[in-house]
Amino acid sequence: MIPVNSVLQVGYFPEIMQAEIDRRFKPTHHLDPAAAVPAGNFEAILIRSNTKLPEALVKQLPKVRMVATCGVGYDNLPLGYLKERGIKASNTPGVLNDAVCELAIGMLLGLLRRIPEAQDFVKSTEWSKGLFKLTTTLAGKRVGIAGMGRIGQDLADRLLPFKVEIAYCGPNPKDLPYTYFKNIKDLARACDVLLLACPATPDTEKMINAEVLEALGPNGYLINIARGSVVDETALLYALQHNKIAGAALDVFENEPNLNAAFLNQDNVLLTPHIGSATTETRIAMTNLAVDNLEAFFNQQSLLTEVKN
Ligand code: 8YV
Repeated sequence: MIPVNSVLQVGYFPEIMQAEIDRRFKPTHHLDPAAAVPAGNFEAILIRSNTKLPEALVKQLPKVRMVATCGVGYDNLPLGYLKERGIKASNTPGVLNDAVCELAIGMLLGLLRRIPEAQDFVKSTEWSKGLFKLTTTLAGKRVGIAGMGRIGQDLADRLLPFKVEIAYCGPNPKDLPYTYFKNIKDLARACDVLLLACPATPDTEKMINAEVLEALGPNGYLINIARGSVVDETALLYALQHNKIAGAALDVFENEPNLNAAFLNQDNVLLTPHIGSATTETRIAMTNLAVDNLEAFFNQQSLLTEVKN
């Protein structure tokens, strides 16, 4: 049981998620994270990973001991400050892997086979005038995965039946049958498709820079389903505009939802509006896991999926 008036829900939640929250308990709403918090003795915060939790907001809530974020990423949380205050945090790993992997593979195939452009070709009168251009096959390509965590490993499992070779990079090698590279530039050089599935941390910030894109090369493709901050967008735009890489499929951007308009002028991109986990089933599962974590906290049990901070 979650006590009444004990949880502050920060930011907007899509309708289906809100309905699920309301089915389980009644939080107090606080739509604008920058505004002064409503009065109350809140012990926990519920938020989504798309909404940044300002340290200043938490400072106004001396009784808060737990933050549940609805999303696998927790780069929206002021982790240093939470740690200082001994505030626990939970995220929602695992339940979104299927949806995120499906989108990543859809984007990869869409980019290589130019599916959106092919549909435009059919919908316009172009087909009656000639054939659609030839594209490139995924089979036989070398796919590099940056970040071999839960999502990275699920992606590799799903990609193998497409007859690709897998390599990866990350802080440490894992007990996996794929080639490991310590360095992202070496991974980029060794692959045709570079798939980003790593968390947003100070170490991964702007990790995909001009040098890495140069190493990926003019036949290489970049897929980003991680976070916009992992990519130096100025360098990526330059690489796309000057055909330094073959193309990019991007679900996430540095400044969402107001992405750099220069991406819109490129025909070697496939752009989606941060929809990795955006299926009804997944969003319901994520919401329930976030609320389960809140319940565990109020029942003085261990959190189900605690962020190790
Ligand atoms: C959503 C995500 O944007 O899980 C994440 O980290 O980026 C996505 O699932 C969001 O968190 C939904 O609430």
